Amino acid sequence: MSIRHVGFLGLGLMGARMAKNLKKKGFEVTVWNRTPARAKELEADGLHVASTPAEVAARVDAFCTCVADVAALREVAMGANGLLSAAKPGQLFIDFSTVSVALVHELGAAFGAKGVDVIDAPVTGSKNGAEKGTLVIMTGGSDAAMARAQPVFQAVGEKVVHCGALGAGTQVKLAGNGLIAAMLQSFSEGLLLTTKAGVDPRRFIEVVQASGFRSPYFDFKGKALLERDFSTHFSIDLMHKDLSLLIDNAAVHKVPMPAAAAMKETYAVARAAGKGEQDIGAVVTVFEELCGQRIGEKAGGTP
Ligand code: NA7
Repeated sequence: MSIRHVGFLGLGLMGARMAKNLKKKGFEVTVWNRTPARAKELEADGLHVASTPAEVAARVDAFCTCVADVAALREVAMGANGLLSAAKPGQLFIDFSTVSVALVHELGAAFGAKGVDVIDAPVTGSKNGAEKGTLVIMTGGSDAAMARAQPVFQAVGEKVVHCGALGAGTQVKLAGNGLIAAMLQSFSEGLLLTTKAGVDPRRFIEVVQASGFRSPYFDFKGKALLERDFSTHFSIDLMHKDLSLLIDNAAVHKVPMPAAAAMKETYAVARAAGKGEQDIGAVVTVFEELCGQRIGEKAGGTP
């Protein structure tokens, strides 16, 4: 059965933009969000609004979720008036959230028993990628489900990496976010140190970007940090959640994660400082405050 009518649940920074892109690409789209005002805003773009997740499942060919965490997805999928209560054989469930591999398997069993195929499809690319429809999507699920999901993926992303069986997309996503946290932290520390030592941090960026360890991410975050633009693309709270999921997942496989553990506690410090809803770029502000030095500003302290 081809997919014509798509449900989208979870209209945060990522989900609202992805739902709009589905509509733009010609799907009929019905949305639901815990805070109804966020769903209501999309009516002007021609998306329909449902009052419960079950109501979405009753209307659509496929439903997609992009909610904050394990508790949120469990509630939307399997809580009272959740998707499961109205799911029908032949539907497809694509989860774009980043949650635990264990929950993905639980959903696969519960929805599979109702004849609904599940794909875990976490994404990378943050707010800008969601806006432009250029997300990278990493997936886990059956080949048949993947083939059916392609038009949905093409509407929200530019690259799909099929990682394997159900749960494989999530496994890769968690490993990737450990890498992002470590890259950003070392980069921020370098910017702060060069500044405080009286060296222009732009020279640090110039050398990094001329080297074998260059990355477009350092252009993007370097500009934001130097301009002190901490508008949220991906929140500190959500990265802390992902690092926790990564470490728990690694423990299941008896794989030590010392770098991720250090990053998790670094993010815990930023959350304790009341910065949880800010962008991950703002983690360094905690260190700036400790050092009495802002990145890119004239060195004030003595070494
Ligand atoms: P946001 O912008 O924090 O949005 C989170 C969404 O999750 C938002 O729609 C929330 O609804 C929803 N949410 C949070 N808790 C619940 C519960 N308990 N029940 C139902 N819905 C809930 O996150 P992003 O868009 O940046 O990221 C979404 C996912 O993609 C996340 O897993 C990332 O790690 C990757 P609200 O509007 O607050 O009512």
